[in-house]
Amino acid sequence: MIKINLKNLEIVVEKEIKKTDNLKDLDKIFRKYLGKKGKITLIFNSLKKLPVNERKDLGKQANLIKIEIDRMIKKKSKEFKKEKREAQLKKERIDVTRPGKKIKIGHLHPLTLVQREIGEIFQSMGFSIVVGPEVETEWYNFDALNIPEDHPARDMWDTFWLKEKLLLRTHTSPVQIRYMEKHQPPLRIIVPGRVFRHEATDASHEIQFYQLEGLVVDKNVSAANFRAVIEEFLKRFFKTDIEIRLRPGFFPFTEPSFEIDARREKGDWLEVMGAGMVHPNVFKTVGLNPKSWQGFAFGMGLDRLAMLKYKISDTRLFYSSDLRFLKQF
Ligand code: FA5
Repeated sequence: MIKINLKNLEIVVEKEIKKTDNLKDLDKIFRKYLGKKGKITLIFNSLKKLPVNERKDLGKQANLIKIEIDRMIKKKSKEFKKEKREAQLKKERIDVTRPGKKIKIGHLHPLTLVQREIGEIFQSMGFSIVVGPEVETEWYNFDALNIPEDHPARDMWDTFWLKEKLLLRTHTSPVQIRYMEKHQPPLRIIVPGRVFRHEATDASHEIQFYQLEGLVVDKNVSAANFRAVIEEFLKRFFKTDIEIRLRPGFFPFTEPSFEIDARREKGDWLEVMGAGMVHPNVFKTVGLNPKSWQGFAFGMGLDRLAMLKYKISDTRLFYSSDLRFLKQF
């Protein structure tokens, strides 16, 4: 009677094991039969109450079935573990033939591109590139350029004043003075750099923008030389039909002075640079004899040149960090 029960039990357990699909349930089955209060364990516990002959027989059977259940559970458990490992490996498989992920790298800002391109054009015409400080003294930004304190021309440049007669330079022209103080003519330089103006912004005005100063000092330099250099530059920079207009202007550090406007496809004229023949007072300030030396100077607005080149309608876009704009360059 007991023999049959135990045989049945083995079949029942086998079915239960077959049905499980996870380790936790399998563990439950283990505890149900072989745990401390498991059915098989209870049989062992009850053996001592039986007469010796039955005890021996039942003990043997119980032992066999215990071994069998244990084996089945271990086997199933191994299967689960194997499946789990395989699934894990599958998930973590590295496909070495897959194309790699492209690392995104940035590119130069349009104003940097324009600055470099202009630098190359002028270098090919024999100009050297020079830089000066963005925080300037009142002397270099104004006085040395023939703009004394009460001169109305100071109103042309709304200035960000700092402490103790220091300011954010309103133009790149102070570098003319700095350079001529240290170098003897003949000289031919360009000075790219950032400048600052305390003024309202609009589509063609920013409170910070880039200028590129030019200065040529030599014997017998004329306005005709200036015109030739600038026309050659504009032709090489724009590589397309750009209309230029030269009109009289006023700057205290040049005499005569000009303003140059440009436009494309009959659009609006845009003032792109101020220029002129170096004023005798500027030469005197740096200790050069205006009777022996002449020169021309110009200061172009890099942002405006970039606007014309790339057909940009608002100069403020350059400083907006808008990727939709920047990605186009
Ligand atoms: C000057 O700053 C003179 N230093 C230029 C110069 C140099 C004249 C050498 C003679 C000899 P102006 O203020 O006009 O001049 O500025 C020069 C150029 O900078 C302008 O033609 C324009 O293209 C650009 N510019 C001026 N203000 C702004 C602004 N707020 N935003 C963007 N570009 C500007």
